[in-house]
Amino acid sequence: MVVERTLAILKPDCVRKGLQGEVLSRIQTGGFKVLSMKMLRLTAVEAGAFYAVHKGRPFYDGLVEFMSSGPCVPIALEKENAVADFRTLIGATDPKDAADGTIRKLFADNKGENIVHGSDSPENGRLEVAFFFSESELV
Ligand code: IDP
Ligand code: MG
Repeated sequence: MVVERTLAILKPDCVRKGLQGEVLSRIQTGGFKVLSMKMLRLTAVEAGAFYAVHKGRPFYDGLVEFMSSGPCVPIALEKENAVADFRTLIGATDPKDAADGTIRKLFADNKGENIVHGSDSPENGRLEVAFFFSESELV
């Protein structure tokens, strides 16, 4: 299998709940190598750009508002099969549909405020890592 990069974001609800350590621990126990991480607050313009693919969807404005509502923690991850394995670890978008033991099932309140982001393809994994981190920050 190929070594891939994927982007995680501990979303503002994760930070508000003080679950950063708990979630990061599960990510590391899952075998993901942390290449870089930082904490920042996205502006609405930045959140809108990150989720541009969803522009026009009914949940887009709420998503932008939520993602810019407080600090978040982007984390650049590397692992064999990282993209698919990370999505397995976090579970389905809606915690009601997420498998038992997944991060979203355990910690998320609803489909919008679902604790953590994960990239959806290896190509987007690289692009999304580059959205937050320069190559020299990936240590
Ligand atoms: P994903 O995060 O599981 O890849 P996407 O479909 O890419 O899910 O949607 C991006 C984010 O937009 C979700 O994680 C969630 O925060 C929000 N979102 C998606 N669909 C809905 C919805 O139907 N209602 C509210 N928020 C949604
Ligand atoms: Mg997605």
